[in-house]
Amino acid sequence: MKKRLKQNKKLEEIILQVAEVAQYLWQKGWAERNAGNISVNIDHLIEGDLDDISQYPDFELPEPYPELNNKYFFVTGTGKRMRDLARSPLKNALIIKVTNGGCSYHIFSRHKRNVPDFRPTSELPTHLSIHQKIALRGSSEKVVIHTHANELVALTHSPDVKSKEIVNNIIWGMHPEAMVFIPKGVGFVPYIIPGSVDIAKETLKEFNDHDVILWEKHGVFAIGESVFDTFDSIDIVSKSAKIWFMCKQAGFEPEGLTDKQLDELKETYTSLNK
Ligand code: 2HA
Ligand code: ZN
Repeated sequence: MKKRLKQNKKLEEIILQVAEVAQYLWQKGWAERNAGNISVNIDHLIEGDLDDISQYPDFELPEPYPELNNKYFFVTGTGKRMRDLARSPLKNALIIKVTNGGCSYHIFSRHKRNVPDFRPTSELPTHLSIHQKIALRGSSEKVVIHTHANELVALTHSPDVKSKEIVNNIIWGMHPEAMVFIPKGVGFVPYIIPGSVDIAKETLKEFNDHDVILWEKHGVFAIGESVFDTFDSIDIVSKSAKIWFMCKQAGFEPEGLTDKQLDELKETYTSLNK
């Protein structure tokens, strides 16, 4: 398998992109210890079976993902650090194949295939349910990134920022780029215990209308077609939150773009983003 992976230039490129973005997440201070996780649907890059998997055990999934049966994903490993992933992606992330009608998965990896500490991210239920939603609706997103963007976590701690409407007024109002690149605004999931099927379900509902979802008091989830696009979406949203805080720290209420200015941005750029 080692040889087959090395020969797969497109897959190698995706893995290097994940490593590059892992470095950005660490540098931004969004990835303390093992914080955050990334998954990429790589099924279109794999021809045939990667390996003979019959000799390795299946790992059961907490709920079935039938639409993902036999599909391959590159996912970060549980307990792994983004800063380590940036240097050694294949030691800190793994390739899995969903099997058994979507009820389980196999691990493919050049490194420690089935040792107990080398498993996919604890947020696998949310990642797989999002990939399943993408498969069901037939859209082209391949990448899911979760990170603990400081500014966004801080924003959701504000007692005045508890609804999607208020969050989006801040995100769009602080910076024209936010309306241009995040025209659908962001979703909002009130606090639920991380890693659970419940948080996956609530997040999934928000992905009906948005590509970036804030998790109250925890972080952000985003989807996109490429690893870099997905990172960029989080970066833009977080920039708006940062500007909001900078104004407050400087002792004044941010004025925000006016409705007229936002409408003008919408009119000018909506067609470009279609
Ligand atoms: O990967 O970020 O939400 C660790 C986490 C859990
Ligand atoms: Zn997290």
